Amino acid sequence: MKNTITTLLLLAFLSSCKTIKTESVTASANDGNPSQSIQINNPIIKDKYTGDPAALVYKDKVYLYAGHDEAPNDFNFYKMNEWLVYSSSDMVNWQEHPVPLKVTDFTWAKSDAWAAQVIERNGKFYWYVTVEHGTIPGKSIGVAVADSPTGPFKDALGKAIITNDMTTKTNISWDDIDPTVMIDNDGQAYLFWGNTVCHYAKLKANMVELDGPIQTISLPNFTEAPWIHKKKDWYYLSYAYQFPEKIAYAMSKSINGPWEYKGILNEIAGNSNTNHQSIIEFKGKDYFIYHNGATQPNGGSFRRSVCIDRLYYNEDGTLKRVIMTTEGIQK
Ligand code: FUB
Repeated sequence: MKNTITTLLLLAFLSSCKTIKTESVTASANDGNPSQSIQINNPIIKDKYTGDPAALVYKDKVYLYAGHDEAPNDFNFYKMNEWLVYSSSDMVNWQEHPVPLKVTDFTWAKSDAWAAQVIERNGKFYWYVTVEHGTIPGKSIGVAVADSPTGPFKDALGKAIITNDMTTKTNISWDDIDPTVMIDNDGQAYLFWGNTVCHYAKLKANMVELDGPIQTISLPNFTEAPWIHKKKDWYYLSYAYQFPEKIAYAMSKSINGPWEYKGILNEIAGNSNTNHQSIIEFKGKDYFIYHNGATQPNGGSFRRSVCIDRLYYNEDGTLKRVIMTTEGIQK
């Protein structure tokens, strides 16, 4: 009986996961070989609007977390109540999992499932999210935790880890958004975030408490969307630059800086005024994951779509400018 119930639960769970089919539209490759055809793989999710991608490489899969853009076609601002998760073994075929986290999972939050990132530590998955706080005016950062990369996630703290009253370098109420997180080689975890001002702080090993003061980093034309990553012995801090946003980046030999600005990494993403990048290495290749407004006829700044293109490093560690494509990643 117990086995039957387990099997039924497993079947119910599997049927709630959905494999996203890549579009069968083909196009001629732009390499002088008209006989070669390629698939149109960008945007990677075509049945929903998705923004603010944040990817996690865990074991042999990539987990892609994104906000769900739910704004009606005649509504010109963000309407975001939940986050979504997809997984892939090859960066081409993506499986959608049941909705793992909503704003309502944080009892203290009011609205706005804005940008977020998941990181794994000791078999637990910590999801740092932006939400509008219910009682402390302004945006704030919450943390959810799960035993699996696909959830279910629950509020890890019962309150925000960052609130607007903790940061005073600017008067705007939305400077505490867009968390990005990294665990350095020595085990020290860091949280970066911000709009207009780029903030960062150490996290305790429990991942839900700050471990020191909130500091700021000076970056040219910093708007928002910091993403921290490391490759070989270089730290990279990429971010949304100006508005409408390009993506720029800085490099350092230490996570505590000094950061050297290196230039523009990606152009304005067409009809979306935000671009919001995530950078990963998976199975020996580097990827730049971002959003644009490519899903037509109604896509745009508030109905965005996640796309993926390759990222290439120069010999000296600097980054080649990203080329955004409609073909995306090919098998
Ligand atoms: O999705 C809402 C906001 O738009 C994010 O927090 C920013 O990074 C921008 O993408």
